[in-house]
Amino acid sequence: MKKRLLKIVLLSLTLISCGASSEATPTLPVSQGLPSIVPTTISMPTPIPTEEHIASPTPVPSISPITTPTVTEISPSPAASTPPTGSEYSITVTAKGLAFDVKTITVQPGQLVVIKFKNEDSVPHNMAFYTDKTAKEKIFVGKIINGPSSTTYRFKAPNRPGNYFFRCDVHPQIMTGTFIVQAKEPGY
Ligand SMILES: [Cu+2]
Repeated sequence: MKKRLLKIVLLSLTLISCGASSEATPTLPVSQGLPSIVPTTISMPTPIPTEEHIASPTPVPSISPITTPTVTEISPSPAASTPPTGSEYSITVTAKGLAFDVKTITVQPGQLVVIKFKNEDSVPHNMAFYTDKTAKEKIFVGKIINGPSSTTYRFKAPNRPGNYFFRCDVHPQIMTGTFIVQAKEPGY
């Protein structure tokens, strides 16, 4: 019993002495050291609350997908519908008496050419388009039809402007014409 009491007294004395000595000078360093430890210990348990933080931002992205599709729907529809309408050129060409009723066909570069070809003769005719009178390089060669009948030719005009050539392949010396590709010029 006496030994224990002595020990307690000694311990308490040492603690007081230590505390007294520490209180005298290092009070400020201790107080400074304590706040630094406090944040580190709080940061350790944070991993558990982070799951709550991840859950809270998720509702925000759900709003953004609604705004993005509305923008994409507006832009493609008007751009796609406008260009094809004005890029087609339609004409009716009649072959009669071993001659075309049209001597010159003028179109825009790269334009879709639609020709309703009528053969009113009792002999076969066609319309064939070449780069020049030599007829070596084809642009478009229409099917030969027996008259009287009609057909429709469709082809894309050359992108390069210039004066080209068309003819009837059955009568290449008699039935000829000029195929002009040039930028739009009204009145022709
Ligand atoms: Cu002909």
